[in-house]
Amino acid sequence: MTDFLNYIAGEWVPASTGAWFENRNPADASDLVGRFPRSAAADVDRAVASAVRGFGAWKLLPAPARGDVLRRVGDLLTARKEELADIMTREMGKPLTETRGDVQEGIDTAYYAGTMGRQLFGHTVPSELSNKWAMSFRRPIGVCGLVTPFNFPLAIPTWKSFPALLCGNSVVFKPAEDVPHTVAVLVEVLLEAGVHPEAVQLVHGFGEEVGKALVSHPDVPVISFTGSTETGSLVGETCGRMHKRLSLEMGGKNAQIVLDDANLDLALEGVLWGAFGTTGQRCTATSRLILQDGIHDRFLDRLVTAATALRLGDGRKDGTDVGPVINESARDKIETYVQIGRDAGNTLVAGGQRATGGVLDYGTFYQPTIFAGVKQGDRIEQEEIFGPVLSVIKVADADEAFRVNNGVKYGLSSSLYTSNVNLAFRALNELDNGITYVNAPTIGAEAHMPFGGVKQTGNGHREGGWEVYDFYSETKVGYIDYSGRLQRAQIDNY
Ligand code: UN1
Repeated sequence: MTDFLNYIAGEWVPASTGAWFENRNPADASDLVGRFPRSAAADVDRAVASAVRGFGAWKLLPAPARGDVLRRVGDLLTARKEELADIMTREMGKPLTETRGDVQEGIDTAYYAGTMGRQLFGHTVPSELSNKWAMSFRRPIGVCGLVTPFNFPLAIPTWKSFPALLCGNSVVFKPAEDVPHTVAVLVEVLLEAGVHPEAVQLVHGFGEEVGKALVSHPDVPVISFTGSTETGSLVGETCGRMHKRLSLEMGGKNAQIVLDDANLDLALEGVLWGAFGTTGQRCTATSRLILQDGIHDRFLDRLVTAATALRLGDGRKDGTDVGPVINESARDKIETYVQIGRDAGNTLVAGGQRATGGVLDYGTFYQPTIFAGVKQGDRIEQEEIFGPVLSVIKVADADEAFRVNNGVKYGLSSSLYTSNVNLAFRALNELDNGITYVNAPTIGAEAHMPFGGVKQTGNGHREGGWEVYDFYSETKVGYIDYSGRLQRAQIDNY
């Protein structure tokens, strides 16, 4: 039995409650990863008090030096890539090829952060008065509470913590209780690379007990949350009331559109990867496939054959295409939605059941599932399922496809397969999403580009790229008047 610990105030410690929770492999419930501290508000209080001290020290290091530390983080993640991929697959199930990609996203984010240490630009602009300078620059904010999901156990915590730290803030991690091991290793890496030992804190536990205490803590001015839209609303209410800076990344109902003139081989590979990669558990997953009527029947036939041939299993075994879903309650939710689809009269053309038999009996597997004949407005077409369930909608033309794409409350990513360059550019303009791919699937965001969605997917902020550095820093303006006299802006010069 391995017992893991919190990292609070520079020490690895158990929870104040003395309680633990278990973390098991979703591909094999008998494989216990370990016990983790089931923490409470008192642990959050200690972590935040220490993070306040950590902020005071860490922000004094010049940003380029903080960048050097982040670059070392990239080196250490590179050295531990294989080990981390294995840890992640064991605790959340997606195949090793994917968890290696997850680590790589963290490495990319680290090296990008390293360069940003020398690029926290402000502006210097002419003052309207003589002998006066006007400039803006960036300051760190304080303790950042980072609440992260299970599906990208490393990448998402790195998207949040690396820019936060680079800007001079301290961070408190509250990882999803399904994937606590990965962030424990990330904390080791941050410390080894030279992040101040009180600038990083890790508190394990549940949302109700730890997440809530962190989000509502008065000494945590910044919250970054990735998770469901429902929880995001609760987080938003608290942060709104307390005037916190908040970044939300929430649900998606992303569509891949395939028009009659598309390269169908490419589109087929795209939808298989987009819909069933990570067992459909990405906020960027393809959960709707919009097919133009000229290719609809042909394409659907090929898709059903290919989806049915995907090999389910333990992501740590060679040859596995699709791993388990994260836990029983996720599988129950998928089952409920499949029933909703059936009850609405949608045609089940693939899957539709728990995947069982042999090793699959040990884990929480669900068959790749496809509904055809789905109409715009059906619940399975509108609501996020977060599993391997794809709804196929037939449309007459590009205009209708764009309308269907936009007819949901979410707006993370979209994808258009076409060889028509005019339609490709129209899609960039007209699809209401934070990210649109042309001739590529709805997943595959790169670390140096802004990531996020419109409508109910987010609250206007972006992760990744240069934009996230605005979120984790406060703009300050400085005026230096060296005229030696009172100069009244808007008055003396007009
Ligand atoms: C998520 O689904 O929560 O674009 C993040 C992608 C990944 C990130 C996904 N690079 O699918």
